[in-house]
Amino acid sequence: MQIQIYNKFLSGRKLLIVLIDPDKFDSPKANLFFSSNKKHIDMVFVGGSLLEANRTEKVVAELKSIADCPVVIFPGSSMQIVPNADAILFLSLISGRNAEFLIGQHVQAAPLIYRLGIESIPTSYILVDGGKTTSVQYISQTIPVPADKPDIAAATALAGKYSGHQLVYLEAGSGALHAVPAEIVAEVAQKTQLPVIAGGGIRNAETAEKLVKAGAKAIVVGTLYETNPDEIVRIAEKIHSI
Ligand code: 1GP
Repeated sequence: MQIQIYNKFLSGRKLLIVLIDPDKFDSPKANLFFSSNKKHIDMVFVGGSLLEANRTEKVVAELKSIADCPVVIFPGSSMQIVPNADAILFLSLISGRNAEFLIGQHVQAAPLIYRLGIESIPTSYILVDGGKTTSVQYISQTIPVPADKPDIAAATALAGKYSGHQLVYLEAGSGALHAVPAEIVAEVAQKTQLPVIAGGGIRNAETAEKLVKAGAKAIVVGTLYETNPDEIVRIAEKIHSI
């Protein structure tokens, strides 16, 4: 089993991950951003709710040539698995009860992952209410964990750990009004002792710092890449110093 990418989640460094949606990918913009900021970015996730493999593969290829870090698939469906990525998050949407995102897509994806030999990281994907209905909630037709219920989030994450998952991704959803609360991050990190990724609704370095201090190993930003890339650099400087 390959574990090169997973090992990055076990190192002492806190990780700043930029999520790129291939549908919105703009090559000159990405070149500009990564040429001046690559030292701040630890990993790139590529994914979105509505994508197809052809486009994803092209975007992964380009990102690999311009960003000096691993490019990992954060799939919205089994159609987004492409051969040139460094790894794939094998996500189980365990905050939901939709069998399609608990096992259906996985059965379709597994033979391809096997054939490609790509590193696959078993990940508990837990949606947490971020103050509005996000694409991931709508597309998956699932309801998130309430933001004031750290005990439910921790119980869910522990169930994921006992099922063999190696990472926990706490997701408020892209464009969320509020990031995942620090109390939830703290409870999940402490109970599971697994690396925790927090994403969705993170708009400034102060929020990122709070989440990392609560126990998040990695911070994911997507919207900021589109709206305020300078703040991504501030987040990097902040979390890399913790
Ligand atoms: C990654 O979905 C998020 O987990 C990205 O969210 O677009 O709100 O940064 P934002």
